[in-house]
Amino acid sequence: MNAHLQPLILHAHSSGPNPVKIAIALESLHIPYVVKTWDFSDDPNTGVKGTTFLKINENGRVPALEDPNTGVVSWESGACMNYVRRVYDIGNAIGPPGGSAQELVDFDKWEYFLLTTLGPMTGQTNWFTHYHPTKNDDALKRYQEQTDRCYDVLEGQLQKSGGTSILPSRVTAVDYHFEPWVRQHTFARLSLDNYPLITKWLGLMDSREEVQEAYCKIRGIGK
Ligand SMILES: N[C@@H](CCC(=O)N[C@@H](CS)C(=O)NCC(=O)O)C(=O)O
Repeated sequence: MNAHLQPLILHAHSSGPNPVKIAIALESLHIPYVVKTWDFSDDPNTGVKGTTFLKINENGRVPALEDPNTGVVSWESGACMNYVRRVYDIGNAIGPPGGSAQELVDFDKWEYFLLTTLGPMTGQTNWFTHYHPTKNDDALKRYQEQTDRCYDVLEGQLQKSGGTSILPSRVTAVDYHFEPWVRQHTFARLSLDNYPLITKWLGLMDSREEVQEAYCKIRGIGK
């Protein structure tokens, strides 16, 4: 099927973590795609807050995913991931590993935990570490502690697989959601020293071909 597909268009930023998740999923499923890179300005032609991009995503953020094969446009990494899974993961290679009610909920809860909690807390840590115009130690401490708390929760979950995947039986789209955010621990100036299983998991994820290919494409590096 994939040979007859027109490439999907993944709207991305060269370093933001959310678009990479979708690139990893597309790589994993061997779905052809091209990356269109935007900056974070309001330039009408190049920025996510500019008129051209706002017609694709009125929220002015990446990722957005255009599928010329279906005419569907999605944005928000959770919605993009679910679209890719529904339409292209026919064999359930990256979805919930089992079909029981509990296994379906387990997939959702870890995906939502990243989207609503670990990702945003890391993002706020980054903001108060690097970008906030005035020093705000209270806010920074709050978000650092909350991100560490998320690491505690993730470390506990990884005990179930010995650090090989977030859901116990195999790597799924849940791992793809987490990888770019956990990778950001260095930029967020957070240590993984107390998290041996997260460290192991991140190393395994980063050695996977779909992860390496995705980063090369998002960063515009040919292989
Ligand atoms: N909750 C959204 C967030 C998307 C998002 O925040 N993307 C960042 C890049 S990783 C962005 O576009 N930032 C632009 C800005 O802050 O103006 C998702 O999961 O896709």
